[in-house]
Amino acid sequence: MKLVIGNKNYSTWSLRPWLLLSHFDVPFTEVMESLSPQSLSTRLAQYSDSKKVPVLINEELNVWDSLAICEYVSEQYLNGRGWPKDAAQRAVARSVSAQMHSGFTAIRNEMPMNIRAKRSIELSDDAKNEINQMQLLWHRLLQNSDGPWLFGDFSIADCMFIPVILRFETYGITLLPSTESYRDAVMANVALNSWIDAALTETEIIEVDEAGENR
Ligand SMILES: N[C@@H](CCC(=O)N[C@@H](CS)C(=O)NCC(=O)O)C(=O)O
Repeated sequence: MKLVIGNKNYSTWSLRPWLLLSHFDVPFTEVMESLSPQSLSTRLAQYSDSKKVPVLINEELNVWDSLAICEYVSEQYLNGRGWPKDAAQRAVARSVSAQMHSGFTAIRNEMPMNIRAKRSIELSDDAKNEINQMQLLWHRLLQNSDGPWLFGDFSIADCMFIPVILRFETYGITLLPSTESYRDAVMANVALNSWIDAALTETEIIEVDEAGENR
């Protein structure tokens, strides 16, 4: 099974299914496609008509879109462990994952993931509101969780939000005290650290994903 991903420094959507596979030790090989604009759509069209990464390729099957890949991996390789066991918790975990997948657009647009950078940035009111909204969401989930993850055990919901923790690190966003332990668990995660180590060795600069001033 192959997972096609973008640059580890920048590609949030690639990180999500990569983390799920890696955290649960599901065997896969990775294929990296640079997100450099040069012939990008032609290069990505080899894997999927969506011309986006990530794409999971398993023999004849191609699955594109990060959340669809996570669902497939959870069903086929994790016996459903990608989601909480409890049906109500699972519904909430799916809701917040979909919310991240299709929402928080100001955060996504204004704060591109850039793991190796430490930047200060002028944020719009929309982005500031989304940062507060997201932290309140984590706070509420963590209050009901046995910890350290949003739903007790590591789940797809964590995979969806972990790239935001990395953005907050890059742009120096102060966390609510009640969410700091979540950030600490994320930053100590072995699979994430191996992604970060690889991201730090990358030197390619994708201009569109460089935001803010060095701090
Ligand atoms: N909704 C998609 C988004 C995928 C996406 O936007 N991927 C970016 C890289 S992180 C990409 O392939 N960009 C290339 C392009 O837009 O040309 C998912 O969840 O997988």
